[in-house]
Amino acid sequence: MTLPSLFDLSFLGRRDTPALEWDGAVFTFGEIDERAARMANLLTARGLERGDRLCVYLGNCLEYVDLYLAATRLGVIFVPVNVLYRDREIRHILQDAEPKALITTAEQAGFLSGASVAVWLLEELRAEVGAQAATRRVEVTDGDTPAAIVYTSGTTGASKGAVLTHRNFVVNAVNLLTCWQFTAGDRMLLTLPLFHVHGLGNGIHCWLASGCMLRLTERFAHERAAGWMTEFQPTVFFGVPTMYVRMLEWPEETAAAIGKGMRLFVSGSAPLPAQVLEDFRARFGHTILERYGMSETLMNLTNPYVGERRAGSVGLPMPGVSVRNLDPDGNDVADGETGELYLRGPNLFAGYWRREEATAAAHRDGWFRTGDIAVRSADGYYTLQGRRSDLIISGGFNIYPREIEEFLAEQPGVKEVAVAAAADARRGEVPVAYVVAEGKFDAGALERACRAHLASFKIPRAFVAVEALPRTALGKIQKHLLPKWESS
Ligand code: MLC
Repeated sequence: MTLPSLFDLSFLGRRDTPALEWDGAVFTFGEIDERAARMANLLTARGLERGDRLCVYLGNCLEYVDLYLAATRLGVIFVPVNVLYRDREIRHILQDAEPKALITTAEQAGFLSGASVAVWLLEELRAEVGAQAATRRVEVTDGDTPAAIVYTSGTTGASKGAVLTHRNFVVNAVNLLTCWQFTAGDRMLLTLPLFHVHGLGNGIHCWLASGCMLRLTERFAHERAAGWMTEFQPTVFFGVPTMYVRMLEWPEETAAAIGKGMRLFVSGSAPLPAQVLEDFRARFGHTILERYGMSETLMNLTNPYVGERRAGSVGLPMPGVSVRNLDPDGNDVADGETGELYLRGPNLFAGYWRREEATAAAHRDGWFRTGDIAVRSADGYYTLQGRRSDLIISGGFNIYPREIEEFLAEQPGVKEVAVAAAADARRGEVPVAYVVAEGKFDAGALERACRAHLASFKIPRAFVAVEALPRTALGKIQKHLLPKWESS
């Protein structure tokens, strides 16, 4: 099945039903369908064809939904770009994906220095789209057609594009609808960014496949989110742990009142501390349902909707997902023993865009290597114990230290550098840079350089001067021996 067929359950089946609330305005499924049709016609008029890549470098907005739907209908491959990315991060994606165009706002376009790509401003599209016919144009594609390329930071420093097909997304949505018992009567508050699979593949897809009501916001603004919940009275909320940590700051009465109308809180994209789960249950009266996914695989494991939601565990495999826990020689480990998670299933991506070697390296005998270290309990629950690589997850955003290290190593006065994770109560982890300086150490200059060229969540929380980096006899940096840095 393709995404347009799945979404037509709502677009054709519930045309007059309220579908989406954005910035105070409410749209029916029929109206969203027409907006998508007009946008598809505009993109076609601007020369986009099936198989072309379209980069979208925007924060959440109504047109984000229009553009995504238009792309899925035209067989155009949607390439979401994190709105917090800056010049060098974007340049890499543009070179790699070779899109026909990039869509952004006039303001964000200022971050595109030296980008050689057609830039289509959102403001222009807004002005033009109304003149387009609302006739539906849907290319005949199939489940194998790529729907999106989602860039994930690679261990080598340069990010790789995970090619996700229509089938991947459809299977993921159908799984979530069943496992989490979605109905058309649900109300979802979506504050997650749409440029990641959590917001897009789970949020937008569950909305359209179930035909529930969605309130979309520009982002999670913690000082306003309690008001949105009280006003909109959602039944479902998807969040990253940082959002749940923030929600613990809300007054007790507010939390209890919100909890009363809610059916399900889901957490993912980073480990949910068991203490947050407990504190949240005490305040909101709900046990957050934790699940496990990746950009390359969408959702793999989930705690049960009915049954024990086990603190610290990511639960059981989703329908159609096969899981193995292997030792370094490729043998299955026994329950209770630590192994590395490998996956197979219809949710697994088609490979990294134009990177056969990287794709091959990420698989073993047809199984996708997650890089996550896990244990399975005797009753089948999986618990993640860490990662094979030194990935840092900050507020649900993935950071590969290597990328920051490479950038810092290019800066004047830096002889050597290592970036490691430090624990942070709110964001889970934050990056900290350890620098061996050449001449005078200038932390301020390094921070300014990062701020100018990297996404804000990648800017090291601290720059620590060290005499030397701890290394093994073979010269490998031993990050666990770096002096501990405590966030205050
Ligand atoms: C953060 N900022 C954003 C933003 N999120 N700007 C635009 N859109 C967004 N979505 C900017 C803020 O403006 C601010 O900039 C800075 O980042 C810090 O934000 P904050 O609100 O002060 O921080 P915090 O309270 O820590 O909250 C951050 C957060 C954010 C939780 C709202 O981290 C977030 O939305 N995380 C979700 C990440 C996500 O969706 N991951 C899914 C990956 S998919 P300034 O200039 O003021 O400093 C995946 C697979 C899976 O992993 O399994 O899900």
